Amino acid sequence: QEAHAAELERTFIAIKPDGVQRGLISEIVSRFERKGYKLVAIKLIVPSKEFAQKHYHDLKDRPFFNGLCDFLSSGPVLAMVWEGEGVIKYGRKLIGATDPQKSEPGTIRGDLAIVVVRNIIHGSDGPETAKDEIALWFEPKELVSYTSNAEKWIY
Ligand code: RTP
Repeated sequence: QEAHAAELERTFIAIKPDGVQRGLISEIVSRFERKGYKLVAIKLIVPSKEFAQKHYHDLKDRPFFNGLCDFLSSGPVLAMVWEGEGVIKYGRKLIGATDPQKSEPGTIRGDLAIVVVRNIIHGSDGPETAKDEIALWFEPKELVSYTSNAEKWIY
């Protein structure tokens, strides 16, 4: 019963403007919920272009950087923090490969997207980026710590 006592990791997940506009919020949120991960923060925001540039600063030298930042700031984004054992790596697995042409059926991008510039979702790619992205998008007080009754049946 003590398996869940270990520090549970957190990751930053965002549904991009295309996913929000297509009405895919509940579909995507439910995949993380059903897996057993716990939602600890959520908000709908339209990021400014400057904010998008901060979020994607690692990609600033890529040719698609400007278009990508225009896209992310083009409409509402659903920003979330999900918690659970291995959620950073497994969250990326649920999301699927960056290019939806290469992501497997059963993954979010594999099932719901067709092209890389409209791949509907973002997920942190490692513990460092998860930490940085959570801090960029959320204030500490927006992260909600709570016990869910399901946890003792998941861990
Ligand atoms: P993400 O950060 O959004 O989860 O995506 P990722 O790690 O799987 O992919 P990354 O290489 O970090 O690229 C970030 C986002 O940039 C867009 N992209 N556009 N035009 C292009 O060729 C191109 N390549 C990538 C995608 O929206 C990708 O998710």
